[in-house]
Amino acid sequence: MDVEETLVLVKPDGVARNLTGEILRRIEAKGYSLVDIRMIEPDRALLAQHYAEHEGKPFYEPLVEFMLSGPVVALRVAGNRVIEGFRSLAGTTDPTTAAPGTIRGDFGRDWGLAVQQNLVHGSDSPESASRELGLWFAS
Ligand code: DAT
Ligand code: MG
Repeated sequence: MDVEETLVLVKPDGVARNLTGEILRRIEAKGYSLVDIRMIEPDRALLAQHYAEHEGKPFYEPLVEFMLSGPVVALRVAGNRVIEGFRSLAGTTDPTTAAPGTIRGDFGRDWGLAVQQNLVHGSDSPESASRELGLWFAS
């Protein structure tokens, strides 16, 4: 068995569209366990750490602005291979082409804005999960 924990964020668009419950329902229906949950209004410092790998990319500033636009729900989720499994539930990054049946594919699309509003974040590796859980569930 390969029990892991991952960080899931319901991004500001997901919270504003009242999709937090639907996203959590899908996580639980898949059989993963909710370990902790917080609603957070992140500041720039937290987002700069969270998105450090993307600093300098063209979408970085709009991404940070978008993430500052409203509250985020942070979920600590556990399960066997949950890091990969949640990324599969979320779908690919671009919500226009994410597969139907995924969170991004079912609820996301291009709204013509400067950054992809794709509803959720999921850690992409055990190292990222550990680092990101430390950021969003600090203290
Ligand atoms: P993911 O969230 O699927 O792990 P990522 O880590 O590559 O994707 O990028 C982080 C976020 O940045 C992503 O959820 C949406 C935004 N983003 C990524 N690539 C983008 C692009 N080419 N144009 C606009 N926004 C982008
Ligand atoms: Mg990523």
